[in-house]
Amino acid sequence: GYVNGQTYQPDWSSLDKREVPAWWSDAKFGIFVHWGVYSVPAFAPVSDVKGIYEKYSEHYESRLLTKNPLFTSFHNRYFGEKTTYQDFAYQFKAEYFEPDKWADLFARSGAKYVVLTSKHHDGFCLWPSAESSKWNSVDVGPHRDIIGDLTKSVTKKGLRMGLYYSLLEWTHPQYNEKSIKDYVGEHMLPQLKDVVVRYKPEVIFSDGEWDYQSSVFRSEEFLAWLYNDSPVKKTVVVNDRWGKETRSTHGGYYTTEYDLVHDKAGIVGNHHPWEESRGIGTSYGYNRFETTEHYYTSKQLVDLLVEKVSGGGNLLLDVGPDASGLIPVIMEERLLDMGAWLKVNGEAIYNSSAWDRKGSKTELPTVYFTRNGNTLYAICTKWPDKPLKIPGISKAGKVSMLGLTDAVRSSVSGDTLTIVPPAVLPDRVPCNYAWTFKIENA
Ligand code: FUL
Repeated sequence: GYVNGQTYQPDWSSLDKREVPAWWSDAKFGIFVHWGVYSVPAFAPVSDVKGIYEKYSEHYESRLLTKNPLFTSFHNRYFGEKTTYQDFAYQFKAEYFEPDKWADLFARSGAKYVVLTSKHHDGFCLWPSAESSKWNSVDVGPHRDIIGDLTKSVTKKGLRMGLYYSLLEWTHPQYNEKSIKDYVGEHMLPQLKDVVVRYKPEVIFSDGEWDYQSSVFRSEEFLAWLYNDSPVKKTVVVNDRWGKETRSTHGGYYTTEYDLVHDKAGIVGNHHPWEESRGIGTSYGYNRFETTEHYYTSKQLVDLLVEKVSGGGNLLLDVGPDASGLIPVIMEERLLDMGAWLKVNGEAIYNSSAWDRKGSKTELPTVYFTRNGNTLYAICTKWPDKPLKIPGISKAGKVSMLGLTDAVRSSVSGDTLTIVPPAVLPDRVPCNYAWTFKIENA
């Protein structure tokens, strides 16, 4: 417990006192990577489905097990009934996986951390896990220590490396009411500790917590070890998925997913650190059948980042590489566009916090605010073409637009700041998608 300079007990009342390390709240933007055996079929239906989960390609194995007709018809038609999910491991070859190239792209996107699936619900491990022999990326498929290789490349680029880990496994023989204790004690906990000691991840995105209470998963015991005795005790950040009762309640930062899930406390603005995650399209794992209509545009992604950060949250944006290790070009392009925007506007994003603004926020629906010390940033998601009146500001120093040297006229009257947008021809706008006024001494 070095963040608060104390030692933690294995119970939530003690563990919840640990603050989320500041590096994470300052970072704002991370890249999630879902990669594994499910990247081989790389399929989920894109129409005729309700809700968000049926669109996740990484749930393919479970959809076969539960005989979901949208998945079984696809599977039987293209792979044949005799093909098992386990057979796909041999086609998960990662033959073009170049971790330095991934890390370079992630760095150029402006993201500050990366979170890779160490093991998803199918139990397949991207490291040589002794508890999962023959069902990991070194024994079969790629024959590579994928976590080790990516960790090296990502940290070399100056980004923090994190790992996703699923507590549940769909097909583990001990994952059931009768033997869950053995599963946790002999399989899950040794795996979790192994992955922490080997790779020193600075984020642990735990998941698959919904079947059992955290006491069954012995999450408190694990976290006390993590915070007191692990090699990452000073800097590690964890989320809130540690047992069926823990979301938005216990652990580290709170999580939302495609905006929909577990937002019960109205996470936005409640001052507990939180993070939204989603794919660029409708799935975390690669889905070959998505088209541009399923992908967020770069404009939508920048707006999303702005909306989350101005609400005090982080964005963990997911990419799904293909089975060969290539990142689909549309995902690459989206990340580069975000990076270009952040190059100009990053000072309004990184290290910022939500502006605790008194009064109504609805008057300026296309303007989002962040604050850093006594500098305020007004991020306009629509080009400001008429004077902008911002209530809640009774004094202000210099006003400028990030990326532009032109003087910006402004005045304060009462508690309202008026900014007169500069007249800028289209070829001189400092960036695409959204434009930031920097308001000093506000
Ligand atoms: C969910 C999982 O079921 C999804 O596949 C994905 O990993 C997401 C981040 O968490 O609960």
